[in-house]
Amino acid sequence: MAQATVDVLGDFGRASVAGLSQPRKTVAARYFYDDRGSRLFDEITRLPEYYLTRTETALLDEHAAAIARLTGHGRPVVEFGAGSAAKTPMLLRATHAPVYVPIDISGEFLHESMAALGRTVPGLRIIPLTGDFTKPLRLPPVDGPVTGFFPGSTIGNFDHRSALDLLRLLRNMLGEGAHLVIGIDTRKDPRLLEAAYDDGAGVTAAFNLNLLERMNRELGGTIPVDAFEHRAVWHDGLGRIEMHLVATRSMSFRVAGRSFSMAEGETIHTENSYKYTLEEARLLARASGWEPLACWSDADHRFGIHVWAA
Ligand code: AVI
Repeated sequence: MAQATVDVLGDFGRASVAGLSQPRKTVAARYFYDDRGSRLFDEITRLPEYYLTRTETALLDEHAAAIARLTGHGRPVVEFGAGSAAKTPMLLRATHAPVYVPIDISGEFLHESMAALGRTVPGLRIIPLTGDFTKPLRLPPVDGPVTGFFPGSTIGNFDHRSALDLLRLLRNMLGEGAHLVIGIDTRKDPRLLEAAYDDGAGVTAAFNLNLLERMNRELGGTIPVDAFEHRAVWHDGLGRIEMHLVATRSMSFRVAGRSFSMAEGETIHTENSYKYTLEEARLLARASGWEPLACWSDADHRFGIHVWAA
């Protein structure tokens, strides 16, 4: 019977039960993004410590015309993980994109953001696609070679093998003649990285803890959320920031009809955010079948915007 309950609960239920059953508990970061998680992430992007978004936005603003010269004008733009699409107008305007296909897993959030974008870029045809772009998706029929847009260093949330698989998949999905404009966060001083993932206002902590609240809301969980703490730590050997939820006392709880227990200090590993030097990013391109054409970074090398060709 318990198995039947888990199946009824779907992907999030199965992933939570499987992840919490492992000797080292882990739940994949993609489950952060329910409606509340998407809103909290949007808040993160405006935090002073979270340099990623404002650095990337400034780079796009400064180099949009040069990017458009490489990708070509008048091409449809397909954005992966569009979310609030805050950086998109710059690219759409610079490339004179007639059509915009935003893809995001959170349909509700996507439709709200697209209504706003429609007002910002009048005349643009928007074809929103709700779905998981890590699986093969059929793009709506559009004319000519397309420009993929994958900002925000989302690629950093995939381990190296999955990142290569995903980049190959995007290449196949976008087709011949496509370009990819991709934002990738760089390796840097661990103090800056750890502050970006553990901000003073506690928004990233709330974002991380929301995963447990989501289990309680959607999976009939009994997790004592206030007995967990957020932790973000840089792992130099692996080149990644790890986010964990740390149990501050021993406890037992139920999720999706199953029982789990945790010892004091035990963690649930919830996210990896890999960082790549500009050279490592170019290697990532070549290893996944893309040709790196150009890359821009800020004076402090905090972030990289890359243009690759299929
Ligand atoms: C979506 N992704 C690129 C973010 C990142 O920086 O890895 C998610 C995030 N996690 C904590 N803060 C932001």
